Amino acid sequence: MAIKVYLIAIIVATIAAALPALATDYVVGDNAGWRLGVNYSAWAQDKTFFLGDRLVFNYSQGLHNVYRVNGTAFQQCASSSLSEALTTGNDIITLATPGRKWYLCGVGNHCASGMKLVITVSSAEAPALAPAPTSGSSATYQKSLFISCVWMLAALAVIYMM
Ligand SMILES: *[C@@H]1O[C@H](CO)[C@@H](O)[C@H](O)[C@H]1NC(C)=O
Ligand SMILES: *[C@@H]1O[C@H](CO)[C@@H](O)[C@H](O)[C@H]1NC(C)=O
Ligand SMILES: *[C@@H]1O[C@H](CO)[C@@H](O)[C@H](O)[C@H]1NC(C)=O
Ligand SMILES: [Cu+2]
Repeated sequence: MAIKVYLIAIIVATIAAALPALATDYVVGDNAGWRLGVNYSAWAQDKTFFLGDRLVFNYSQGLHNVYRVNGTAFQQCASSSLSEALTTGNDIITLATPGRKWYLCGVGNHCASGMKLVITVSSAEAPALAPAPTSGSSATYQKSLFISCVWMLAALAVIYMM
């Protein structure tokens, strides 16, 4: 009995430890990345962003950058008065608070040309039982695969208890 309890504790702990890893990484613009000529409204419109998910801005360092701005600056593409830009070419932003988030490129007139992204972060954590998206990226596919494994483990644990 003690061994069973111990095993179940391990399984539960494993699941709990793995849960934060369920967050999804979204490469902004997918294969196109962060550049001119991509409609980021179209890119974002079919996605639901959850707390803990991450945005990855992928671009050639030096050609672009990423500013986190408020809604006013977003409308006006006002980047001059802003705080520091992210400039690594592989800028990763964790979505840590719910609500609307605005990003723009501060290089030249890139923002006015459409290099801007607004998303809404859901106040929920990524659901553990989210259905696999039909047009899923490999990241979301791995995520649903992982969730399946977790549930199989949980089912095995229940069977073992009986
Ligand atoms: C970008 O995509 C959105 C949503 O599909 C669309 O409403 C908008 O007109 C597009 N913008 C441009 C500049 O094509
Ligand atoms: C970033 O962009 C480069 C060049 O287009 C591409 O080779 C690479 O796979 C991209 N990285 C990600 C994480 O999408
Ligand atoms: C938005 O950001 C700009 C630039 O950082 C700042 O001047 C302005 O006060 C901000 N507006 C609001 C409503 O926070
Ligand atoms: Cu740019």
